[in-house]
Amino acid sequence: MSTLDLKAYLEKEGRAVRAALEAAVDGLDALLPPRVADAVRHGLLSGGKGLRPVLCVTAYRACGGGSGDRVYDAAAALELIHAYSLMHDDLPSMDDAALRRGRPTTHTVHGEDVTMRAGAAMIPAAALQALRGARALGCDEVTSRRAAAVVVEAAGAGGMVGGQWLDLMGEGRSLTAEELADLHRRKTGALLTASVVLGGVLAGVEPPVLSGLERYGRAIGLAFQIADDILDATQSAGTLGKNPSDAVLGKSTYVSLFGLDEARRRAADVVAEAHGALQDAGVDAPALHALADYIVERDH
Ligand code: GRG
Repeated sequence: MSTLDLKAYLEKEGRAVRAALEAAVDGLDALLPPRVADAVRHGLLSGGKGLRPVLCVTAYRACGGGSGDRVYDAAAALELIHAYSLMHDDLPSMDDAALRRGRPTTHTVHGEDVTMRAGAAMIPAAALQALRGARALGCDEVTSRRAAAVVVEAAGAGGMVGGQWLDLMGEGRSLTAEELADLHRRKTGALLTASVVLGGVLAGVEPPVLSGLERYGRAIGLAFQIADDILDATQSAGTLGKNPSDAVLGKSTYVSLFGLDEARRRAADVVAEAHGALQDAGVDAPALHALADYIVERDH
């Protein structure tokens, strides 16, 4: 769909995201016991793709937000939430995972108690990161608070936490297609949607464009999850860098419900929906189109 060199784009953006994340943890050093700050570093800086901040920054630029580097600070709020969610998701009381991003999980290195505290500290830190990041970009107070609210709402019971709850309650039984879609719209989709919406809010776009970004975000959120289910069913823990698999955990997935072929067809349909959303909203952004394709073509 585009001639953009996405690999180079992701590497360049990834470096800028990492610098903002390092600055964010440095800012927490004065507030947290060193053991807790070390656990935050482990969870936040251990080689994730940085997809959510990259989506935010890309949407911001596509919406005329300018090309400066300041936007990475606000975008880092999304990764603080994402990283805490993975740290807590891996805990023995949830998925009890030993491996994440090809490395030992945070609690296996830093302990369960410290990881719980580190994750808890990252939630309000994310809200402040979005608020202060928006102010530093020159957004007015209403917009800055809205930016923080976008992140917090997506992370909350109506979004990611609620989706995780449905996920845990669904283990060991077969969910209906509607239940599975609702679970993933909240657990994974809400934060991915918030990522592009935050970019639009920071850039000060008009409501119709924001709706288009939201539609795009919902579509890539679903595409991301279907692709995740396909990868989980077809790749080894070594390739994916994480364990245990959905099958071991007794989770319903798009593959267990519909089979591989139908899951692939549905992933292609929702990526087409994402492209359509951008076109309908008049958002001319080759990188957002390329990111939608990447979400289903990635290998981990
Ligand atoms: C207390 C019920 C309760 C919830 C706490 C733990 C939690 C909140 C939420 C878990 C949410 C979760 C694990 C969502 C899955 C998101 C997902 C698909 C992660 C993989 O994303 P990538 O591929 O990861 O972007 P990298 O490693 O690249 O950052």
